[in-house]
Amino acid sequence: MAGNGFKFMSFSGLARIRMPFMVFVQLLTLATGQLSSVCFQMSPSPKLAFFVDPLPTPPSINVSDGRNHVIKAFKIKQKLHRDLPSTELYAYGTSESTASYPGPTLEARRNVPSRIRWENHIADRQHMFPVDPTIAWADPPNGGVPTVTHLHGMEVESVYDGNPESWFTTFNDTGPKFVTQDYAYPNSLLPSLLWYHDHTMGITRLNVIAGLVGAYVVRGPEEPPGLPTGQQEVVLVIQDKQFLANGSINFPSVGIDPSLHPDWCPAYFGDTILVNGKVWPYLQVRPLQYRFRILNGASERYLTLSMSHRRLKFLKIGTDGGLLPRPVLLRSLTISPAERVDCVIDFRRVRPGARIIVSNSAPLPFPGGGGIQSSDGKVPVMQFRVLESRQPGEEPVVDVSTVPARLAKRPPLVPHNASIVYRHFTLTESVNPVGVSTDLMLQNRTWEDPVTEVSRIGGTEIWQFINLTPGLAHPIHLHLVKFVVLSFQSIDVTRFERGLCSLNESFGRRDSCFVEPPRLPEPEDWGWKDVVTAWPGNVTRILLRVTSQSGSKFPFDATSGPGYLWHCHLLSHEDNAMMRPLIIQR
Ligand SMILES: *[C@@H]1O[C@H](CO)[C@@H](O)[C@H](O)[C@H]1NC(C)=O
Ligand SMILES: *[C@@H]1O[C@H](CO)[C@@H](O)[C@H](O)[C@H]1NC(C)=O
Ligand SMILES: *[C@@H]1O[C@H](CO)[C@@H](O)[C@H](O)[C@H]1NC(C)=O
Ligand SMILES: *[C@@H]1O[C@H](CO)[C@@H](O)[C@H](O)[C@H]1NC(C)=O
Ligand SMILES: *[C@@H]1O[C@H](CO)[C@@H](O)[C@H](O)[C@H]1NC(C)=O
Ligand SMILES: *[C@@H]1O[C@H](CO)[C@@H](O)[C@H](O)[C@H]1NC(C)=O
Ligand SMILES: *[C@@H]1O[C@H](CO)[C@@H](O)[C@H](O)[C@H]1NC(C)=O
Ligand SMILES: [Cu+2]
Repeated sequence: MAGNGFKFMSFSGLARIRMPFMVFVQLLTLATGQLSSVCFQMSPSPKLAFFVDPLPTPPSINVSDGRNHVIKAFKIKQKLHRDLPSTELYAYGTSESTASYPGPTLEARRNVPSRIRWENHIADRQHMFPVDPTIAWADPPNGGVPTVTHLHGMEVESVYDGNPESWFTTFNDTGPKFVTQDYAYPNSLLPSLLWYHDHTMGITRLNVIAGLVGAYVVRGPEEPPGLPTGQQEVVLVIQDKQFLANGSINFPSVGIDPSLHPDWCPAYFGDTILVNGKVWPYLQVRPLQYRFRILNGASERYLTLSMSHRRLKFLKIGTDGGLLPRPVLLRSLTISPAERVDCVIDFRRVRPGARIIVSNSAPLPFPGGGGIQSSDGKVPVMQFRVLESRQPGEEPVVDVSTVPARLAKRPPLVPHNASIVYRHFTLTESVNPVGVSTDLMLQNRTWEDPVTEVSRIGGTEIWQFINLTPGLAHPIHLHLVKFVVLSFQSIDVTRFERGLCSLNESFGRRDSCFVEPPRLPEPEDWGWKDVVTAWPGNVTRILLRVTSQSGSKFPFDATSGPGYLWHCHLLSHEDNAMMRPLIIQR
């Protein structure tokens, strides 16, 4: 315990006195008026001890074995903590008895197609959480819980993309854009961690918080040999939830402004953190290098992860779209909702027997909120317990893994082509007379407004997100294409909103809205991305090609079917109404 004992003591103290939630709500309330709403005043979860359950490993399924697979959504009960009664969840699996939260980890091989039939066996006539009827949602005529699965990060024909209007229920209702439940994925991407989750119109937040998430790994020879694998490679799916005494998920039943939206809240922040479906689990590790493939699957919570041992750092090796050009050693990792981080931790650097706490220090809301849940600004996520290198009766373990200094090519995207299409989008919120956010929009449009993003196959585009919501970052996700982050640049929001300056004038000119030169992304963000944080008060620029990630043609017709979309990946924003169609044309 020595070395990290202090932090551990402060966490166990926290567990006993259970300080966090009300203090935390008061801090939030001071920070922003709207967080005093019922949305953020849920009763705290029952007392739960830290680090008493081992980290689960969801079942794994090889979907590149040439067979047709069926993944079904069920209502299940699952133990999420030793001291919590079983929780009702919606979850994916191949059968009702094996369905789990998170769902099975699907393993695919690059360029070997996988075929999955997605089925819905959730027989509830009503959703387990209140559905807000004032926001555009699936609303099946015969009731039930509509579902449609999006494989986040996959490049695929739009009929298989899980369009929000392609939902279906177990009672045979289907959405207006439903075509099929039998999806085929080409797996033409670089090796990377993807994830599948529900994407149903207007209730994505409800279905994802209820448990409809799972990991999807694409593997291939593009990854250098030697990276930690087998027992030394672990997928971590992180989400937050809050619970009632009977184990049910505590979800607010009154919206932020009930006169406008009876049940919609602009965020869901739970007071417990789950990793692979357990609250605050621990993982026993050998004194070896481990590769952690981390998904922030939370609805709204950003993560800034750090470890309680000074000698341990995260060696970041990959992002959403695969490996980075070079590994980058970091003390902390900030991960937006829906973002993935691939990293290696070297447990040979600590004494056998060490216990290491991974904690989160991201402010909430991110990045401008004052919401912290403990006196030292950190809340636990999980614990690593380092074992002796030799277990009784076993041969000593030798680490054969290596992390090469060069991992991958830098994405070959450079903005030199004169025919680049530029797009600008404001990110805004509607605020009611008492100052609470009641709707969020991209370029002042909703999902139903006419299509404005029509991209040509083979084209190169620069998208610029002008975030005008004070203190609030939005993780923007594009379906179909991967992109690179070009730059961030602060603007004078007040002058911009009054039309007193222009974004077409570069920094230094009298009429420019920019208050600084563009800032380039750090080397840890030099990889392929499918989610980017649009920082408040900034223009955030990304560069994309309307091609397969490899740069060649899509191995399917991207112009057919119901089309694609792009949206904020804060799920409460995406549901209302920060989501827009994206159509591809020849
Ligand atoms: C999946 O199955 C295919 C075909 O049988 C095989 O080549 C591949 O190695 C398997 N992948 C894994 C991860 O087991
Ligand atoms: C749904 O359709 C299938 C096939 O047509 C049918 O067998 C089943 O009974 C229907 N279910 C309901 C609830 O109507
Ligand atoms: C759990 O408790 C809540 C509040 O008391 C109640 O509404 C709900 O029906 C209970 N759920 C179950 C599964 O018992
Ligand atoms: C946004 O759109 C609404 C109506 O569609 C309009 O009244 C309003 O002025 C627009 N706001 C901005 C900033 O363009
Ligand atoms: C520029 O992009 C267009 C398509 O947007 C392409 O046809 C053209 O070949 C590109 N030119 C260069 C020099 O890359
Ligand atoms: C100027 O900037 C606005 C966004 O503020 C954009 O809509 C417009 O297309 C730009 N015009 C040019 C010529 O780049
Ligand atoms: C732009 O974003 C950065 C963080 O990336 C932040 O430090 C800065 O304050 C933001 N600019 C404005 C004007 O808010
Ligand atoms: Cu948003």
